[in-house]
Amino acid sequence: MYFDKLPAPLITILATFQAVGFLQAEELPARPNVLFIAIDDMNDWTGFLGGHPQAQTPHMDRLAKKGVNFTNAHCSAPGCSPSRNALLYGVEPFKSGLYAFYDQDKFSKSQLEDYTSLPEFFKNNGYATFGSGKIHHRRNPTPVEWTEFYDHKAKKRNPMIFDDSGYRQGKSSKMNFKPTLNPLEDHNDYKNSSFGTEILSREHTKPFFLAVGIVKPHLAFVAPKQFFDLYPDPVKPPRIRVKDHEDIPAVGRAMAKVKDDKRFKSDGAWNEVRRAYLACVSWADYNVGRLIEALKASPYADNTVVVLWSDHGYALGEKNHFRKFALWEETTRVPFIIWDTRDQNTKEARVIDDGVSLINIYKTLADLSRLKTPDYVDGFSLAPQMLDPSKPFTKPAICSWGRGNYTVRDKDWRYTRYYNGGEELYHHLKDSDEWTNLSANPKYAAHKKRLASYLPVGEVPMVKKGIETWSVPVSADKPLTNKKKTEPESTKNN
Ligand SMILES: [Ca+2]
Ligand SMILES: [Ca+2]
Repeated sequence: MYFDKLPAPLITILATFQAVGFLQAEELPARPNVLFIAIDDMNDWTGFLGGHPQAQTPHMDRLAKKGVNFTNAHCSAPGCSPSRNALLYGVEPFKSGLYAFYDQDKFSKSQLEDYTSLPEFFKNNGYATFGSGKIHHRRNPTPVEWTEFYDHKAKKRNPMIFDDSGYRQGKSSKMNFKPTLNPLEDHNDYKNSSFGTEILSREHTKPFFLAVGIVKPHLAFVAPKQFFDLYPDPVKPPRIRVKDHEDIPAVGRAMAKVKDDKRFKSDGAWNEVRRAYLACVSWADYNVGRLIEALKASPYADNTVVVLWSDHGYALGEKNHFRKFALWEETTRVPFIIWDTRDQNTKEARVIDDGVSLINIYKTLADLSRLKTPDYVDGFSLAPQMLDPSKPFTKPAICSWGRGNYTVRDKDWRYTRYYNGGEELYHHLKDSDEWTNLSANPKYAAHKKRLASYLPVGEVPMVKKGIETWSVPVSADKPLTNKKKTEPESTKNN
C-alpha cells in the first residue's frame, strides 16, 4: 500500500512541519533508524528467557546478547488489542479506557485525536515510516501513520497444505496445531519479514521507522514442518500444581480457560499443542533472524535502534489455563530486547531483571532519537538503565485486564488486586510458579502495601464505542454474577 498520493491537507501539514522544523534539519542525519519488531503471543519459552528447556531461538538469543535483555518485562494488558493500544499510543488502559478489544476502524475520529501513535510520532518528526504485518490490532493502515505499508491480506495466497501429524479440533482453522508442507515463502510471516528486508536494502534519504509484525506463535499454531522437526516427542510439560486454583480468588479463577485445558486432556493433545507452540516460536525466531541479518548487511548496521517485543505472554496448561487473558506470570511476561547499534559497548551481555513495562517503549525510543514525546505519554525512558543496568527503576510494571483488575510486578514480587478486592501475592525468589498466594499472610503485609501503592488511582471509564464485546474480561464492567463465587474474597486466600 503506497501513500505517494497524499491528500492535500496532509501535504499542507507536512510542508508546514518541514518549514517549522528547518532548524533541526542538521540534526536529522544523527537520528537513529528504528527497527521495531512486534511479535504476537510469544511468552518466555525462548532461549534467552529460559522459560522452556527445549526452546530453540538462536537468532533472538544472539540479539539478546548484543543488546539489553529485559528478562522481567511485562505487557500493559494480556490481550492483543489493549496491549498494543497502550504501547502504540503510549497510554495505560486505565487512563485511556481502552481496557478491552476494539475495532479501531469503528472509532469516531475524536476517540483517537488525543493520542499520537508511535509511527505517527516518528513520521511527524521527519522519519519515513514503513510497516508490515500485525502492528495495531484492527486498525487499517493510514497515511497519517505510514509512508508505506505492506498489506499481505491484499495479496493472493497459496492454500496451506498440512502434514498428517499434529492435532486439530475438528475442522477448526484456529484450533489447528499442524505442520505445513508449503515452501517458507507461502507463509505470511515470511512475506511480512521480506518487506522488512527489502526496506533495509533500500537507500534512504531520511531516517526510517520500520515496524514488522510477526504473527506467530499466535493461534493457529501452524508453521513449516522443519520447525516442528526441531522438537521430537515428548515435549517437556511445564510445572503444574494440582489444585493450584484453591488459593486464587474467584475473579482470577474465572479468567482461566479451563475448558480448553479439559478438552486438550480428553483429546490427549497437550503434547502436540505445546510442540506446535514451540515450532511457531522457532519459526518467528527464524524471521527475526532474517531481519537482523538484513540490517547487518545494510548501511544502517550501526545507526539503528532495534526493539523486539511481544504483546503478551501465554499459558500452556499452567493453572489449568490456555492462552492469555489473565494476570499471572506466564500471561504477562514477554520477550523484550533493545539493541542500540550505535552503542559500541557490547562486550558484555546486559541483562535487566527488574520488573519493567512495555509502556516505556514510547519514551525510550523517543529519548534514544532525541525527540520529545507528547505530554500525555505514560512511562519513562529506559535509556539510563540501558547504559547502567544497576540504576533502579522509578516504577514497577503494571498490567491491567479489565477495569479494576491490576497486577504489579517488581524484581521479586507480584501483587494482584481484582475489582472486588480479591488479592494475590507471590514471592518469585521462592515461588517462580506462583503457586502459593501469600496475600492473607500478615508476615508479608509490608510488601503488599508497597506494591499496592502503585495501583492506579482514579481509573477512567471503559470506552464502549468500537468494542468487541466477546472480549470484555470479568471486571468492574462485567462483574461475576454467581454470588456463591464472589463471597467472601478476603477469607479465601490462605
Ligand atoms: Ca497477541
Ligand atoms: Ca495456588
